[in-house]
Amino acid sequence: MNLKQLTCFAGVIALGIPAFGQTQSAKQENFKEKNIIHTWEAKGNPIVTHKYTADAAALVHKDTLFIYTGEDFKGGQTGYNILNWCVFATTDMKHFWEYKTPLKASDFKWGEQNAAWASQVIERNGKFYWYTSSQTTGIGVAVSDRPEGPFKDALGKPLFTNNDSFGKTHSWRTIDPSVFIDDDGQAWIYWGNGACWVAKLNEDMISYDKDYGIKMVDIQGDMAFPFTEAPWIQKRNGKYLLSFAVGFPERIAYAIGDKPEGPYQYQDIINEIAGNSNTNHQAIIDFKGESYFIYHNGGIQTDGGSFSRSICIDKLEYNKDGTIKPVIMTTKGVGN
Ligand code: FUB
Repeated sequence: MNLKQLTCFAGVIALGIPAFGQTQSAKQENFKEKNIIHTWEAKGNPIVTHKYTADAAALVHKDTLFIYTGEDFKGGQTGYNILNWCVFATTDMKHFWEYKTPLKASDFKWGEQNAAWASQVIERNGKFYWYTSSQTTGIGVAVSDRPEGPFKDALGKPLFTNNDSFGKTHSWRTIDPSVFIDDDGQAWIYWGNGACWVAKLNEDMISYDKDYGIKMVDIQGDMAFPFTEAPWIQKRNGKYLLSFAVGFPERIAYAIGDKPEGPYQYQDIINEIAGNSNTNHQAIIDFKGESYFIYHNGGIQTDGGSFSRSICIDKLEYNKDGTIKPVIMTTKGVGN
């Protein structure tokens, strides 16, 4: 066995994916035990082609990259109809698998039942917290002991509603949560459409610091287009990088701050309009020494488009001074 085969073999064992020589039915049994419903080798972008996926969020856990998305119900849709979220995983950016549906819009009894909008999962103290949005009924939080779920509504009510997203009046403003835990242990949550709001999460991750309250993030500088939605927060070399969608159809831009709550200085656009999709929602993640930009387009034809979207992954690169280079959207993707 050469080194490549050995690595593959070790991966297969670690994942519980059947080793060489196993029968097809043993293979299926193993998949079932692990709640894996589909495996495939990605051939470039879009990464997922057996269903329509949007609004990726990414989490690295041990040696695995987990990608959480909403599932656009079918091809050729003319409006959002998103009944559930999905979870996909990979260890090498080429071989992917999908777990059983981990969370549905209807798992939040208080929320809209077909609006599994943008979300993000993060880990704290061995538990996985999934911050979700619906169109108008607010941000929820679900919890699991495992990154692939299943997840359960942790509160039985929203964590934030439109009453918390002050200064704007449109009903779809309390969407697109993004969360990170700073080096001092403080967790921060960002969200918004039309403006970006920020709050501090308490240690329990399912309530927020009422004394700090909720603030509107100040993004300073000459923005090419106004803030639309999709905040994604990351910390790199002591600076806070906030990326977000601007304009409509959307491009993805970013700003840099010295403190989590800002102010942020606008930098530039990093991803242009993603073809035939008017949204573009990004996640940025480092995995095994590379940085990746995960977004969506309407790349599955003939029925892909703004409401039947597909996630894609391309490389993201930083300049020496910590600024982000424009992303080049490709068909080849990253695993080939
Ligand atoms: O998928 C529904 C909404 O479209 C998301 O919440 C936004 O970010 C946009 O991608």
